[in-house]
Amino acid sequence: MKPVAVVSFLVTLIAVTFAKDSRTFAVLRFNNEPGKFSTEGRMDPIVSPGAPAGHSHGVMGGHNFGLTVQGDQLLESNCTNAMIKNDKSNYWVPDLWFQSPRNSTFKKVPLFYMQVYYFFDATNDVIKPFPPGLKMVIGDSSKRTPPATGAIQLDPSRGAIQPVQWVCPANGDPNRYPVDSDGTRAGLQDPTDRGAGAGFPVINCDIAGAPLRQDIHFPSCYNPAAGIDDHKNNMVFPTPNGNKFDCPKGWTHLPHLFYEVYYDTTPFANEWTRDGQTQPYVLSNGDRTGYSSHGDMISGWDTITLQAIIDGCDAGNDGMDKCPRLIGGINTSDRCKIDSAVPNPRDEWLTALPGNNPLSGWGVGGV
Ligand SMILES: *[C@@H]1O[C@H](CO)[C@@H](O)[C@H](O)[C@H]1NC(C)=O
Ligand SMILES: *[C@@H]1O[C@H](CO)[C@@H](O)[C@H](O)[C@H]1NC(C)=O
Ligand SMILES: CC(=O)N[C@H]1CO[C@H](CO)[C@@H](O)[C@@H]1O
Repeated sequence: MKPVAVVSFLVTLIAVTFAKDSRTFAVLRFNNEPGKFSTEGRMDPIVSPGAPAGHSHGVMGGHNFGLTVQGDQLLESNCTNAMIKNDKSNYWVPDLWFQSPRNSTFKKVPLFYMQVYYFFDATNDVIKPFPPGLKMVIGDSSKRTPPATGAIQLDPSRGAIQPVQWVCPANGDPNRYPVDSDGTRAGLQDPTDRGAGAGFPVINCDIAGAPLRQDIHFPSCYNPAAGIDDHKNNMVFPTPNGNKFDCPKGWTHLPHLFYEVYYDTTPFANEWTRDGQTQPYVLSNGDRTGYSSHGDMISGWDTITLQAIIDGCDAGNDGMDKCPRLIGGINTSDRCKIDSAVPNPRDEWLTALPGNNPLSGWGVGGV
């Protein structure tokens, strides 16, 4: 073959091997003890390394989680509650609290369950595994003002990114938000999905097995020049290129993570009266709106295992644990509890949120 023919042959081969014309995906599931994350407390090794964090989080994954996580130390974890044994990553979100309308005290809403979608989206790029130790944060813990609409918006060419949403499965399909809401006193309906919106809904989410849910999308383009620790600058969302989404030149296309976190709101259904305008839930940072929901991830993946999943598994909702020829195998019984470096108070009802965070949003705290 002439050199030109060799090159075009290679280009064709690469295109056949890696170009993705449509999304494939696999859902990572956890072995969580009912009601519980692997650990909880005021810990955030990305935003507040080495010190107690401002608010409490619920954390899943590898045992080497702590106030500080450096380099690829998660890979040395001796267990994980992820069902994939070779995933020692940590995944965390703010805790959710119920505020009693009777006496204003707070009770933690138990976790129902959490799962992480690994989307391998249509792209002209090669999708690579997370670099070990990669730190990512998405969402804005300080946000109390409404976003532009109630919908998710992940396309940078169409304006501000809206990576987070609340989903409220409900019998009879009632309005989840006041119909005239502008987002300053209550949340905003998603115009494309009646079950979802920005901010906490004003109804009880009463579908059995599917209570109130926090949804969080992560960006999938990584900038090696910024590096694994620079969580403020190392990730962006891919931009459209025809029907596909590609990363900037020189960046690495990673899996698109999507957290679904179901909180067990069922026990609180009779603790509040629905008035169609207000709701009793608050995030651990004091946010009454839900606009500030956010998620964090530090990768503890064995890269060979994850690359094989990216290239060869489209298990979808059946779960990543059903991927064929999974390297390292699955763990169905390991709950892998992690000791909390800054545990929350043990009392059932608290007079203040852990860290004494004042309430804010929707007319409270000057916002
Ligand atoms: C506050 O109200 C909750 C019910 O909403 C109740 O279970 C709890 O005991 C109350 N606490 C105090 C100190 O009255
Ligand atoms: C390994 O994990 C268990 C919890 O599952 C813990 O008790 C033990 O101390 C850990 N060992 C090391 C060396 O970290
Ligand atoms: C099914 C399975 O592999 N279970 C194992 C999970 O990991 C723990 C140790 O971390 C083992 O004791 C279990 O046998």
